[in-house]
Parts: sequence; C-alpha cells; structure tokens
Amino acid sequence: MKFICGFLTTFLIVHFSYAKTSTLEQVKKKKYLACGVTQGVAGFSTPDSKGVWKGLEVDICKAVAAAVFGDENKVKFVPLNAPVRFTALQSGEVDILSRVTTWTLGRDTAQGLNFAPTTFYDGQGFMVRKSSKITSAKQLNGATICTQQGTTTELNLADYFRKNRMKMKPVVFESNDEVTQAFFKGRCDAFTNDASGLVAERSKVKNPSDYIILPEIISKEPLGPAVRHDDDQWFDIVKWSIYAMIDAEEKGISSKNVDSFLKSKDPAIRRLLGKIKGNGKALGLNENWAYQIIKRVGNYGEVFERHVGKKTPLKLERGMNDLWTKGGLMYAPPLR
Ligand SMILES: N[C@@H](CCC(=O)N[C@@H](CS)C(=O)NCC(=O)O)C(=O)O
Repeated sequence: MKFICGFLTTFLIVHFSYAKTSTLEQVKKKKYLACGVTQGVAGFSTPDSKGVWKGLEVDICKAVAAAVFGDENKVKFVPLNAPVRFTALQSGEVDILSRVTTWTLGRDTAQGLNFAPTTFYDGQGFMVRKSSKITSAKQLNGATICTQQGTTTELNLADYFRKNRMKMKPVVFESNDEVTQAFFKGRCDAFTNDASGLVAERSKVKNPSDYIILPEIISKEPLGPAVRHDDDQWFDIVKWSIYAMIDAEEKGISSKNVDSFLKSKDPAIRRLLGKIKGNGKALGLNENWAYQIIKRVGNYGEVFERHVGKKTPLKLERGMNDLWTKGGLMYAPPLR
C-alpha cells in the first residue's frame, strides 16, 4: 500500500509539474519559439535563396518572438505538410502553428487547437490552363482535380461537387510540391487550393498568363495561427500580438515612425507602447512587448504589403484583409 501510495504521489507530482510548465516558460527556457510553417508557399512562408524564412505567416511568429524576447529572430521554423501539422503542435514539436490553417469548428474542438485571430481571410478557388477554355467551375463536371491531403480543400471540393450534382476525380497528394508538379505537368485538369495559394503557385511558373483562376470562390478559409488547448496565457500572448499589429495600423503607427509616438499624450497609444503600464504584466511579458513587435516586425498593413501586397509577385489587394475602418475585417478589441 505504502509503495502504491508513494508511486502514485510521485506520479502525480511529476505529472502535475509537467502539466504546469507553461508554453511561455518552455519557450523562455529553450530561448526560441518553434513555429510550424508550410514547406513553401510564396508570400506566406518560404525560405529565400539563403534559406531564410520569409512571409506573412513567418512574420506572425517573429512578432510573438519580439513580444517575448524583444528579438524577432528567436524563432525556429519547422516546415510541415498538411497531414502532420496538428500532431506537430499536439506533441510539442512546435509552439505555434502558423501554416495557412483554416479555423474550423472541428479543429477548434476535437483537434485540440485554439485559433488566434485570423491573419488572412481567404477562400478556396480553382486554377485551370487557359488553353482548356474553361471559364467557370460549373464546367468542371468529370474533371480530374489535384489537391493536398488533410486539408479543408479536399473536403470542400467534395461538398462543392455534391452540392452541384457534378462528378470529378480527385488526385490527392501528401505534399504541396507533388500537387503543383502534377498540375503544371498536365496530370489534372484543375488545381484547387486557397485562392492565395493558387496565386502564389502561379507566380512561380515561367508563363503565369497560361493559367487562369476561375471566378468561383467555394468556401471561407479564415487562415490564422493556432496553439494547443489548455494554455490560456500562451493563447493570450499570440492573440494580443496580432491585435497589437492591427491596432498599430489603425493608429498609424509603423516600424518607421513608432519612436516618434513614444512621447504621445494619447492614453491609448501610451498603453499600446507600454508607457502606461499594465498590459505587459497582464500577459506575463515586458511592458514594451507591443513596441518591440511594431519596431521589429511592423504593423499588420506593413506585413501584408511586404509579403503579399501590390508590390510583390502575388499583387494582392487588401480586400477583406483591410482594416474594418476601410471596409475590411481586421478589427482589434481595446488594448487596455
Ligand atoms: N487552408 C487549408 C489548406 C491548407 C494547405 O495546406 N494547403 C496546401 C495546398 S492544397 C498548401 O498550401 N500546402 C503547402 C505545403 O504543404 O507546404 C487548410 O487549413 O486545410
């Protein structure tokens, strides 16, 4: 009995202290945060010619690192294909999943994820060869369609054809490279993906104008970072890092001018930049956490323009990803 009790106590202590090690503590101990990204989607997360990860979703992880360490470079990027991404987060291999991941009820519950604010509002589309003369998704009856396994894309595709009483042959691969190669080599009539992903892949080929994206957007794909269930503090840190970037854009504060705002008399700006204390303590961070994000990574609009905006190969309009004050969906609750 004594032995069993002793064993149980040890087990409970070990188990309990393990459970109590928060993600923030683990990240600080490691001195970096592990960020799960794609294997390469231009504009979102892709290594440049020197192997340095770049993209909108890369910058989200950098923003969290800036908030935690005052150093945006304390991030290790872990490329993940779609089917393995949730296990990588659950097992602790990554601390954040910032990988073109759609917020859905099933993922938010049964998959054990918590979704931080959407960082890119997207929707699913189809790309075809211009020479096919197909101009609408409704003409895809009987088509072979390339897509990636373990995605909402695969599920929406089946729904769309069922709803429209059409038939198709899905050609499903584990990695994005296989999907895109298959499509560009002519193995499929169409390629379906988040519309941003279609634009990203088209921007990489030699003759982009040979391909068209059909007008139908068949789903809602709110893409954003996710963290594990059961760590509210870490969830809050990731959430408010994004809200700080949106709020900074709304207030006209950017990486270039943030220092000139340090003397602002506006209480909301003083709170955002940590001149009025409290937000940092509430999150378990330094009071200048948001200043570090803005200075080192930028506001949301800067990040959007840097990676996917009009001056990039993707040439995307802000659209739904504009601020709520400009007709978009980007809205931050009060930082107080
Ligand atoms: N947003 C969708 C799709 C995400 C996704 O993984 N899309 C594939 C293409 S269909 C992709 O971008 N893969 C990039 C990669 O594996 O590196 C989801 O969350 O399921």
